[in-house]
Amino acid sequence: MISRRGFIGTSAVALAGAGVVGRAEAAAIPEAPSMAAATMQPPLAPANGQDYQPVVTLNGWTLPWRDNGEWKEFHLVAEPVVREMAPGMKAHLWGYNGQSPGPTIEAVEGDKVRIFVSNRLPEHTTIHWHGMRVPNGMDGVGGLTQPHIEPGKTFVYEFVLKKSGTFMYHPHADEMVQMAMGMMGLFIVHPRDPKFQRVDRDFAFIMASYDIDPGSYLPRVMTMTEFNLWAWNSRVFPGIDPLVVRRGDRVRVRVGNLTMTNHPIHMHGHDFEVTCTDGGWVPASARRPEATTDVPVGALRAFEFVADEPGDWAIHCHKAHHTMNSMGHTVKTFVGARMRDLTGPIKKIVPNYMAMGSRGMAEMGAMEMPMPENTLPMMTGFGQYGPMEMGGMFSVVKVREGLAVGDCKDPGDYRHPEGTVAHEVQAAAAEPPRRSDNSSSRHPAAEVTVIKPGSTTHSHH
Ligand SMILES: [Cu+2]
Repeated sequence: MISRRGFIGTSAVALAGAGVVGRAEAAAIPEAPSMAAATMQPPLAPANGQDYQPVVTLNGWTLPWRDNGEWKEFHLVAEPVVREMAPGMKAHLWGYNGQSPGPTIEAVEGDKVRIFVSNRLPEHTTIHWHGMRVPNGMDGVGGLTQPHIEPGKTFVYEFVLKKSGTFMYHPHADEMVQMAMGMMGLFIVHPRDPKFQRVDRDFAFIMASYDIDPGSYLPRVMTMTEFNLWAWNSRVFPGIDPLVVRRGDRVRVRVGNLTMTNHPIHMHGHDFEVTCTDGGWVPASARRPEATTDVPVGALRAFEFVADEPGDWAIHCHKAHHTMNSMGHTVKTFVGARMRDLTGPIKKIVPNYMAMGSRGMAEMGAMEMPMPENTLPMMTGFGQYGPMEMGGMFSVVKVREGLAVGDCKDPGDYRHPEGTVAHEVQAAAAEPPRRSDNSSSRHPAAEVTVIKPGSTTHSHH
């Protein structure tokens, strides 16, 4: 996949706008590797004596580069792509090098990077390097700092990576459409000093939202708020890779947000500190323990923790609607309604009518309803104890003993030690606690009868 073929030196100026779009047709432009699957690729190890912990892009990959003298050369191709968002559902998006999001770009502070961008879209585009310190003419704002890259053309961006951190790239041309279609990617700049901010595992994803009608493939680009697919790396649960870590590892999770709303990202079982934003590293004195961190629109947050609690720990956006798939927002609320009385009359008018939701909507997590093709259930995913009733922005941090360094393969369900799983007890309902007139106790004990399994005794009232 990685192109290491020889290079015939040509000045970048001569290449700019050369109009060569092919993958390696021109000797002067590095091959543009392409990815056909939404499968997590192994981290791309550093080369040339550089030392850093490469990132793991959930359901993604890192773009190989070519060395050319002092420069690291990358080739991005903006193009229509087909992205599997979860098994059973594909979206027709725009992206880079075969997928949305585009490949993660990784390099090292101080590196000189030369990034070729070919446009295979039906309209013009540019790339903006979000959060990075670049010369103004490399900032990628179409019309303001550069002419647009017309379809069929190739432009080149050149800059020195002045600071390390967590950044992203996206078009700054017809942004509303191009980002609604999935054009985005992560740009990770590792510190020059390998000991600075070192972690054992480093995960990265970027949040996007799509509005794809059930049974269709194309996002509605005019949607502003009512999206129905909330994605990490253009994947939705149960299609999002787990974050697999070895017990004791120091772990970083880098999260970008290119949706139209904020996402409070919550992780179970541990506390963490935000150590990096798209502005740079957070000084230790400004960090605070958190279990949820809000990632604003157009921002990145990287947080770190020591994975010292083994288990399967949920990680998700805490906006409950963002852990659903294919949300219909016009569904009526029937919680508490006596549907038994209503179903008969309604069925006379709507013969296929199904009463749902009068006891909550959890029943949707287990049922299999006929659905249009290419549509995901709203609440889905099964764990070892049953349906999880989740979708969208949800995954699992899997902390396990004794994994090999860098082993990110899904280890399966966590095996809970004997006696450490919440379980049913048979408890008789007690009278609600009441203040007793002749008691001085402020907290009179409730009368609870715990019944041993197998007992036939019932509560005494
Ligand atoms: Cu959210």
